Amino acid sequence: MFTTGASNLAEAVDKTFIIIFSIAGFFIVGITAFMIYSVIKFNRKKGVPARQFSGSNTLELIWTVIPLAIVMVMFIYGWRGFAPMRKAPADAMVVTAIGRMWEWEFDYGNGIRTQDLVLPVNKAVRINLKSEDVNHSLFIPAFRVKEDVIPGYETFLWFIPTTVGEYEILCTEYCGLLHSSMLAKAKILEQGDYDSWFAESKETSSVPEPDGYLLLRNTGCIACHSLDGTKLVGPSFLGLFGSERRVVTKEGTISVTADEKYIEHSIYDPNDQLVEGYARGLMQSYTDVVTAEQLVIITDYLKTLTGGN
Ligand SMILES: [Cu+2]
Repeated sequence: MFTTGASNLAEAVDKTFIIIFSIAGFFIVGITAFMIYSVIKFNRKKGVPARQFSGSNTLELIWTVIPLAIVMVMFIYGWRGFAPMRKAPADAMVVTAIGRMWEWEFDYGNGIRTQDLVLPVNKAVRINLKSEDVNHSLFIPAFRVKEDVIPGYETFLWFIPTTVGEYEILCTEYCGLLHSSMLAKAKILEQGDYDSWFAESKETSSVPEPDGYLLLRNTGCIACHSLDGTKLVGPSFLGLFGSERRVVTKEGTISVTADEKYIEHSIYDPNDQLVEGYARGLMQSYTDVVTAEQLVIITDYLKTLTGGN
């Protein structure tokens, strides 16, 4: 019916799903069939007076006890599957998943941060969940795990990946314009492959990213403005500084040079001078988000993004 699970938790989830689905299936077919039978069998016939009934203890007992037994079966299977999900083993390796509009980032705690979740097979992992802006939800269907990522709350999920391979990660809480592209991969490797990946990543990630970049990323700017010339929701940052822009103002379309003042104005009052060809109202003012100090760092960083555009 669906792909086999690739974690220790999958079996219990699948079992519960199949049981509840089968019970629901049995009743939808049974009730519909009985309804059709009754409509035909007990239809109104001419000259036959309707019979009146009132009260039946036996019937009431039956329709209380049987549904109770059925929902208890669902509950027990559900509980058996759910309870272990809330108890991560103490020796599990810890990775922090950061959700932000609109990407996932995985922090291994020692300078390694990745876009994809790389893990060794057959080892328990606890994923602590953190949101930098709005509600998200981390969902890895193949592992049958899903947990909301709520700003200000500490939530987690855990599992043991049992099969080497590549699996989809998605956000399953609508979080804005590019929610549907908030995707990542879970890459499950053999322990040896994982160790060498880890050693390699440690070397490459020791090069610090420029602060301006971090600011743009953490403020969510690069969700809409690419750094490589790609046209997203907003114009790319590549080659922005110093370029001539055609912008739509209340008075009409004019040409401006993208200097320090222009960048400040675009961040604090983005809809006043809108770059031609982009939709009005998609960007809100960042007056309360980007400080004057940060603005300088961002502008300096934008100056380094030369070429293209
Ligand atoms: Cu999201």
